[in-house]
Amino acid sequence: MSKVRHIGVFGKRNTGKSSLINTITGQNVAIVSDIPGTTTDPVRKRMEIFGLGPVVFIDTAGIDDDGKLGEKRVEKTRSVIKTIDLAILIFTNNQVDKYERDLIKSFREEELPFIMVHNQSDIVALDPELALDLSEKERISILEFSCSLLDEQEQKEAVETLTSLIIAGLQDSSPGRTILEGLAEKGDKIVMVCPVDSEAPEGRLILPQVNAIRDALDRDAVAVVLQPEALEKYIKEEVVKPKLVVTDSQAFEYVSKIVPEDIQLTGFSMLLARSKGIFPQYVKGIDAIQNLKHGDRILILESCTHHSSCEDIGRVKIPRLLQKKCGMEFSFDVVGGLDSLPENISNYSMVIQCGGCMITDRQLQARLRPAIKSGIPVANYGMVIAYCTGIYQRAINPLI
Ligand SMILES: Nc1nc2c(ncn2[C@@H]2O[C@H](COP(=O)(O)OP(=O)(O)OP(=O)(O)O)[C@@H](O)[C@H]2O)c(=O)[nH]1
Ligand SMILES: [Mg+2]
Repeated sequence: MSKVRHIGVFGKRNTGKSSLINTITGQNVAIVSDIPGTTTDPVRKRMEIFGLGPVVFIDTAGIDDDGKLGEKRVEKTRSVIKTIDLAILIFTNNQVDKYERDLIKSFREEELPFIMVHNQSDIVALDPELALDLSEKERISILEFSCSLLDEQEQKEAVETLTSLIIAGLQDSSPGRTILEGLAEKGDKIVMVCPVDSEAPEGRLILPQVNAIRDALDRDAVAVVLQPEALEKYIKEEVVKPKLVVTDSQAFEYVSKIVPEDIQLTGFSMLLARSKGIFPQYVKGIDAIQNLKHGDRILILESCTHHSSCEDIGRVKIPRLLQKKCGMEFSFDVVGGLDSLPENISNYSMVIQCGGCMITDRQLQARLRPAIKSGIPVANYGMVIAYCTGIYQRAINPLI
């Protein structure tokens, strides 16, 4: 299943960021005016791009905003960079100065693909010398664009060109794996153990479960979804052996006792880590648990605020399990939401992140980057639980 890709639109005030989103989506989603500073908070608009699937456009406040409030808006605009898969940088009147260069620098630091668009080209055309200069010195090609073309057909073609650049740009950004990639083929039976207990969210499944079901369907595989209590009877009575059992990490211990050794078993948390491109780092992180020492500080990272069971897992269950498994005491700090990591990251001996099902791949990677860069082991909740309950090796075997 394709993931929802996020596209941020950046540039100085009044360059036509909001207009460009309206032009692409063909809707008046963002307010447009000739007053600089019209967009104040990031505005999101979801749409389907043919050949790519669902994307979310994020309109931002001008990067050149000033004054006390303006600085706050710029900060918010900058924070969007870490959350997206592709950036569109808009400029007009052939002006590429410190604001644009600063943004380009940030995109490159984040290894974020970007497209540069010279907008309002109906008023001032793109200077070919500037285009050549940027192409030769910076390896950036520029799209000459206008949101106000009178000829409908011309406007349509301009949007088509921009869309094809967006598709190409997004293909450059890490495509990520789908959740069951390499694990399920046509006709394979995949059993998904999804506990519906007091810890499960009201009236719905969590995102990795939904994604796994959809991915199984996309692969013409058979998804069997059941609660842990129904598993034993199901395994005993089924004539066709499942290819794989995927379980919520809360039920690891119980499920691993029921699923015979000749059936592959893994967890949604491992599949999620793999699809978010962070699995190898987590495997390294789990390997490093054996080096922890008594009194070490461990940072727990939560990335969502809506799922109360995550809170208990991070604050209560993991500290208890890990200390028991290692036979020593640690001190735990918890950082919630999308707050930045503490400055003193090097004081920690390990970082344990929740699954991150509500944040994008890049958001998760950006969040953990400072820890990984400092050589601090990172892992996620589910993989730590698997390690502590003795089923880690079995659960990662299907994925390595
Ligand atoms: N002629 C012409 N006008 C444009 C074009 N794109 C946008 N405009 C006009 O430029 C003005 C600013 O457009 P916006 O889309 O609000 O610009 P913005 O970058 O979102 O501005 P802020 O939200 O203030 O940062 C509006 O009056 C638009 O109608 C274009 O391609 N050609
Ligand atoms: Mg705007």
